[in-house]
Amino acid sequence: MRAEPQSFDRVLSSMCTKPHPVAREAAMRFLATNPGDPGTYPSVAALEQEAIERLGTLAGLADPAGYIASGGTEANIQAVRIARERARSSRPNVVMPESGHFSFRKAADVLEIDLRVVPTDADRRADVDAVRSAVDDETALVIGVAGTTEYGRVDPIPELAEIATAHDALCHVDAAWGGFVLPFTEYEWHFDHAAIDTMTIDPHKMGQAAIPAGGLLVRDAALLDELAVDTPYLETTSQATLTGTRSGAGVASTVAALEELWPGGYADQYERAQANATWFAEQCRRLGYRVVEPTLPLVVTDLPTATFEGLRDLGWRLSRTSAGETRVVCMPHVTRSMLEAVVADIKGLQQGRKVLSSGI
Ligand code: 0PR
Repeated sequence: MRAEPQSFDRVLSSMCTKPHPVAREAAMRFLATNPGDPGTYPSVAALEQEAIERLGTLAGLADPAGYIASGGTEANIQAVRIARERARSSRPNVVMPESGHFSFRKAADVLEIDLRVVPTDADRRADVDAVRSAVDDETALVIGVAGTTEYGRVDPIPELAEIATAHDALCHVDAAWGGFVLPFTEYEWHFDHAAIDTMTIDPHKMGQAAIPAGGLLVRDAALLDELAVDTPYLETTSQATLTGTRSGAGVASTVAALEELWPGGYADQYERAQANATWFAEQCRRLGYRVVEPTLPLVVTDLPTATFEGLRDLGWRLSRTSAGETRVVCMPHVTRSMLEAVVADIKGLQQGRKVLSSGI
């Protein structure tokens, strides 16, 4: 096979990144292990426990339970599934801000629950009053996002958790992307800040682990029991994951990355990424574009469609929000010199357009 994977040199749209060298090495070493069968592969099973312990430390949970999932989608589906199993209603609903990731739509579809999507406020965070009006006695779960996919916003998690508690519902925080940067901010987002029950926190995003490594954390191991099915012919008697056979690469690379980078390496990564986002936002403003303030390392700006397409043609991997704005995710592989090159290309495209229009 002669194909090569793409390089990260022009990737500005991904929420994944180059795995850290120690994570890459660990992933390769554990490639042929299957944590789905802990009776046969005990060493990777022990590593998975260590991964959960370490993720618990990031997320303010002293005695964590959970597992390394295939990604944020699986972790979110499982969180909804736990809530559905816990629900007393036979027609449970889940309340989520419109900024919630589309994986919850998959969850609603697969699990046949009613997903109530409520508006966000002027700063694109969950509107607490709208959530309060949407919950009722049949609400099984209130979802908050700590680091939204499109704008990097952090919902008011303590308020959302209070609403959930008042209605006897569970509270899930989706920190799939934000979980590895939020410990270095002032936000209240984790188990020690609010009465939350479950969390998605993905090592294969800001954690610099290899794909596939999503994280599902639960406050109490009993919540995981809601997911357990009997596994009669395996040495272990039950399984809580959605997938059966799964890669040990994600598990091993999670432990390796956390061992190497928590906390100092991740703190440096956050500082660099946030400084890059602030710098890029300022450059876009100076070029005359509207910018959504990057409260986490993710910049949204309203480049004209022609400029966006011009950048794509130049090889930049960029994506758009559902409102059509350009979105740049300042992942660890996104360096200042990459951003300088994009700014130069944006200027070039602006001038090109001027030349074009003066020629008419
Ligand atoms: N929750 C949040 C807040 C997310 O941003 C994402 C993914 C998920 C859950 C789902 O995670 P998995 O994709 O691991 O299942 N957000 C990005 C998205 O769907 C993921 C992404 C990753 C996009 C790499 C592009 C890319 O190159 O847009």
